[in-house]
Amino acid sequence: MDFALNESQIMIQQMVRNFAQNELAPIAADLDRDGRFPEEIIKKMAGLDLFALPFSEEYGGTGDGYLAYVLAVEEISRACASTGITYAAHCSIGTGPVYLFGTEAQKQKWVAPCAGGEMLAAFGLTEPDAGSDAGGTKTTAVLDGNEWVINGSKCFITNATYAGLVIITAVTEPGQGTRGISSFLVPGNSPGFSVAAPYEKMGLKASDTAEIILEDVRVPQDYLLGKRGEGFKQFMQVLDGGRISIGALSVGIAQACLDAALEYAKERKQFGQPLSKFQAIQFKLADMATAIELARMAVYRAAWLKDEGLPFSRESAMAKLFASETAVKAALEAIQIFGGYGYTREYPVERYLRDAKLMEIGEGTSEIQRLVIARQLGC
Ligand code: COS
Repeated sequence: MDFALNESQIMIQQMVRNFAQNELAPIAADLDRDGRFPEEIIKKMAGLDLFALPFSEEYGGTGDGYLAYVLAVEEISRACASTGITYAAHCSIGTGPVYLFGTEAQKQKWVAPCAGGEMLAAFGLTEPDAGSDAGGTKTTAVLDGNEWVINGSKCFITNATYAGLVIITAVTEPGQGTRGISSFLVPGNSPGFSVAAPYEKMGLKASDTAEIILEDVRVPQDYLLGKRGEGFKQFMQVLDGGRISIGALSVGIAQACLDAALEYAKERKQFGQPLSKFQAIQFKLADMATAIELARMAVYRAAWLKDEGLPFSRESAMAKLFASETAVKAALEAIQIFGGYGYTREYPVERYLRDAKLMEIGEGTSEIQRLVIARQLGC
């Protein structure tokens, strides 16, 4: 059993930490306040090859693997979770489906520009009537000559406004339930493809989340991903990987909570001594540090299983569930340690709480993770 990161993973972790702490953390509060999508940061991340980490060299990646990518998601999210979710949605669920299920030609055409950060990608599963019940998809795709005609809408789509490519699910065989759903590559500039005004969210305000409307969108026949009727299973597999990213995002946010609370507890004095000398505060910090470490191990292990080609569905659900709940608890405890100041925008911990909450919802709610885990237990 080897719990150590290798030399290259440590270098990536250090490089991303330096970049995130020096260039992203100082502007994160402003990005949140202004709800501004950080295009200049995305360009710099592309320059550092961060979008290439999980993909193999033949498709423009660096071949460093999923664990290396997860380390990067954690460090980016520790500085700014909005940027973390933009990054994670692009790599794991946006580009991931083409990388996993695309033909050689599809991979050559789409993965390389996504890995190079020249194009952002998005994942379109959720619909007004298909949330946790992802099989409730109403969007349709009908073959007309040598083109698919797609109609429907997708909601809560991360990166929608900026995406050059959206991978969507649509019903191709009505009446066949989840086995009648297929997935498609839809270029963001397709006629009939439009994006509504971004949602006004509680947190992750510098990330882009909007509804996509598809009105008679025509894509070539070979923009079908994999085989007809396999879209639902593909998306379930993609989400297994995506959930590890959300776990990493959660660990990043939770670590930021601990960093901030520890620093504050050492500085702030009450009753003649720093807060960190009071056992009530020490116990909070110790509990936070313990849960974060356990969440991190669960996330890294799930990523390692994925890199090794071993089953990881259960482990990714457990990692996402535990890490996201850890992030919310850590944010609440950090606010408690900051007291009244923690409830203001003068300090970052209120942002951490707003950002953390989405981790218990996106890419499968905590309830769905429990359901996935319970099914794996044979319930
Ligand atoms: N990997 C591969 N295949 C999977 C799978 C996985 N992780 N999960 C399910 N499948 C397969 C099943 O094996 C089944 O295959 P068969 O048709 O051959 O029997 C098929 O997919 C349908 O599975 P199931 O019957 O379990 O589907 P349900 O409708 O009961 O839904 C849940 C299962 C609830 C787990 C699923 O809908 C889900 O994950 N919902 C949450 C969606 C979500 O995370 N949305 C957030 C998107 S934000 S980006």
